[in-house]
This record gives sequence, C-alpha cells and structure tokens, in this order.
Amino acid sequence: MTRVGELNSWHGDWRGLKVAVLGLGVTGFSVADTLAELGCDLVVFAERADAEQLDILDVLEVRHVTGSAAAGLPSELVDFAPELLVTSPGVPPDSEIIAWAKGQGIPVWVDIDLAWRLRDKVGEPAEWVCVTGTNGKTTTVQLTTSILREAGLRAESCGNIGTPILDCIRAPEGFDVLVVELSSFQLHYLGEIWPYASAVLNIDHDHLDWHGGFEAYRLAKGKVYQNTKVACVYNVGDTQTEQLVADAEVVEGARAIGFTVGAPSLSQLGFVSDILCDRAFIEERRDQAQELATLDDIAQIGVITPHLLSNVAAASALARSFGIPADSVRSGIRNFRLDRHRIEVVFEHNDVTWIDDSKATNPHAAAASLASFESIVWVVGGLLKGVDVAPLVAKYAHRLRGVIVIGKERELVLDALRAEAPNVPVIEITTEHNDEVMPQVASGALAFAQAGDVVLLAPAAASMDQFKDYADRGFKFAEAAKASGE
Ligand code: UMA
Repeated sequence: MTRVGELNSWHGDWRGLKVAVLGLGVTGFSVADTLAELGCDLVVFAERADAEQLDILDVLEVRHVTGSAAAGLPSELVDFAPELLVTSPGVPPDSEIIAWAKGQGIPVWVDIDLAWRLRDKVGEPAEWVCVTGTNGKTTTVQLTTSILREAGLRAESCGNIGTPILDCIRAPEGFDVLVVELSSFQLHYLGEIWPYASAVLNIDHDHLDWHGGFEAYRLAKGKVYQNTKVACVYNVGDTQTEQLVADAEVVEGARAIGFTVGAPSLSQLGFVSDILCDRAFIEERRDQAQELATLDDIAQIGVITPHLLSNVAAASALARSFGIPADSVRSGIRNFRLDRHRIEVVFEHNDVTWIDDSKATNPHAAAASLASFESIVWVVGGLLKGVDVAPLVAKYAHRLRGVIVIGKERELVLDALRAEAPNVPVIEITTEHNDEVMPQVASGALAFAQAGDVVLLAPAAASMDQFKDYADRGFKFAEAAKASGE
C-alpha cells in the first residue's frame, strides 16, 4: 500500500507528505490549514484567492501559486510531484490538473475524504448523516440537526451548506453526529466513507455542464448511499432515488426507508391527513403508525409547501434512525426556522405578497415554489448552467400573471416563454447596470400584479452574472419591493 493509502487517522504520521491543494475558497483554505497543522509539505494552487487568506497562508508558511500561474497545468505542480491532490469541489473533472493527476496515478480527494480519515481527532468519532439531492438539502440538513439536538445529541450541520466539514472535525468540543450536506461535485470525487444514515432527497436536472450529462450527475448523487450502515432514506415520489438505494452496496442490515407527502406504507414516513406519521421505526409498524408532528407544528417553520413537507419527512426519517423519541421530533420541528431566501415573505402591500426564493437556483427548485401559489408574477433568469427551462415554463404557464426576465442569458428564457407561454405578458430587464436590475423588476411587477397575486423571485438560475450571490440577489429584491410600496 502507498503511504497515502495507509494514512487513516489524525494521529497518523502525515509529516512531510507532499500534498497539492487545488482552490483557495472556503474548502481549499480549510484543507490547507488542516494539512499545515498536520505537518504536510504543501503547495496551494488557485486561480482566484483573496488577499487575506494568502496572508494567513504566508504566516503558516504554506507556499501558493495563484492567478494565471495556477491556470492550465502549472509547471510548479509538475515539479512539486505531489503524493496526493486535494481538490476543491468546484473544479470540474475535465480540468487539466485533475486529468494530469489521474494520469500520474496521484490520488485525488475532496475535503470530505480527508475529513473521514481525520475524524478521530477528538474522542470517539461522530457518526455521519449524509444528505444530497437537487433541492432541499440545506433545509433537511438543518432540520435533522435541530431534531437530533432536541434529543440531547451533540449534532452539527456542515459540508456544502457552507461550513467546511474540516472545521467540525477540528472543533475542540467534538460531536456525536455530523449532518453533512454533500453536493454532486463533492460526491463525484468522493472515495469510501461509511455513513450511519444517508438520503437522496430528489433528482432533477442541475449542473449538467459540470458533470457532462444527467447520467453522470445521477450516479454521483447515488454514491451517498454507498456503505450506509443503518438507514438509506429515499423519496417515494421520486423512483430514481429508490433505484439508487437498490443499486448501492450497503452494510448488511441497513434498511431502505421511504418518505412521502402522501400516506406512508410499511417502512415509510408520511402524512395521514394533517399528521406526520412514522411506519418505519416502531415495532408495530405492520399495522400501526406513530404520530410525530402535525401541520400546525410544521407551520411554525414557514409557508407550508409540498417541498417543505417532503423535507420535514426526510429529516424526521434520518433523525428517527437514531432512535430519537417522537416528542423530540415535534419540538425539533417547532423550534426550527428556515434560512433566508427560501420562499421568504419579504413584503406585503395592497394585497400583493412579495416572496424571495432566490435560493431556487435551478428549475427543480423553482418548480417547488411555482407549485405553491395560484397567481404569480414570476421573476426568472440568470445563469442557467446548461439546463433547459422550457419544461418548467410549460408546466406552470397557467399560473403566470406575467413574467419578468433578468440575467445575462435572457434569450434562452425568452425563447422558452415564446414557445411554451405565448399568451403570458413578459418584461425583459435589459439594463447593463446591475444595481438597477431589481428596482426595474419591482416597477415591472407593479404593472402586472393584481390583488391576491404573489411576486415571486424564483429565478431557476444561478446569480453570479448580475449579483454577488443568491443572498445578494434576494436582499436587493426585498429592498426594491419595499421601496416600490413607499
Ligand atoms: N478554482 C480553480 N479552478 C477551477 C475552479 C475553481 O482554481 O476550475 C478555485 C477558485 O479559483 C477558488 C476555489 O477554487 O480559489 C473555489 O473553490 P470552490 O468553487 O470549490 O468553492 P468553495 O469556496 O470551496 O466552496 C465549496 C462549495 N462551492 C462549490 O462547490 C462551487 C460551497 O457550496 C460549499 O459551501 C463549500 O465548498 C464548503 O463545503 C456552494 C455551492 O454553490 C454553496 N454549491 C453548489 C450547489 O449547492 O449547487 C455545488
């Protein structure tokens, strides 16, 4: 076995291991910082890097190659001849560096692989709950954590949610459970881990350009079930997720547990009228169900949508796999609040409700909010990431009062609207000044909206063409909405 293959513990001898770290965003920084602490011989390669992080690397005496010198296949990398490459998840698999490393037989990890090996830093290693899916990951992860905490477990959310997992691995207090959000990018690169429980919430088209197609994206998501020890949680309403469980190599005895917004069958959690019921984790599941919560409890979280019910059922299934009592599920739900920019009511005026769902960065997420309202002025557009919006437009055309198209790739959205919703009026925001986008959206929306309508920012696209990120897009929308009422 190679030296890298033998390194399976924080307490192993990592000193002097030659590691190249690719990328210096949230992930790259946590990886570099961790490996420096372990005494590895490091070089960081990043096309973009912020000055503050570079300063810290200098203090840590970590070498770095940035800007155009890090593009393509840097000669410094070849000369360095690393024994291991730890990449940031955003780096596409067809990038020159990844292809070169694979060709050289150099193992390529993401931070999740590293974290798995280092998970024994503080006391007994935490169990991992791994959650992926096209949409609803963050809410489900946070809600699972909320329920586990309610039952007295030391649980923390991490991963793609924004807190790199290595930050949790190195936290001095240690945890009982890490609830890890995994993106398809992380899963693509991921090697072997053994989750306690895992879930694919749903699968729809997203990041197709990065993965090179839907099949590769689907298979990446399915990797989350690999080696699961106790519960593989799938979506009864999305047969692809059940198929991924069937195809996975799991630990003997691990159960497939379904969640549904309908009535639960055996080994499922779901809803009977307005009650969330468990028919999976009780002895008498063949002929009985355990009440976990009511719609009233769930309404404490925010606007009730099918999407939210689905996330609640999934999180409850993951938490119940730890034997969490029903009471803790109910209070975990009642005490939980959604993050900003997720179907968030930001303004109400003249019987028109303005809703910020800027987090809807792909058509599947946007569908979840379009399905939740009857009469909609829809704000759509941005970076489409190679995904076709036409089926979404076709499905919800009958709910649209009017559409406001933003973003640099407007033509693709306008084509879809012409083809699938020819009778719905459209306003195109053409300004080149990013600060004027949302004020113009708001005045356009006022022209369309009638009493009882919602103005819904659910762009079905990423934001970086005109905004800093989806949060910036959402805040600017809310600000313009409020200004329009003055
Ligand atoms: N870089 C290169 N070459 C490339 C691409 C990137 O050198 O080809 C460098 C950049 O110059 C920069 C760094 O890599 O220095 C950025 O790395 P990154 O894009 O992987 O981003 P991080 O800051 O490390 O954040 C990542 C996730 N981002 C992506 O996967 C794109 C964050 O998810 C995540 O919160 C964080 O790790 C911690 O785990 C964000 C996201 O958009 C929210 N995720 C996508 C999604 O949810 O749809 C997958």
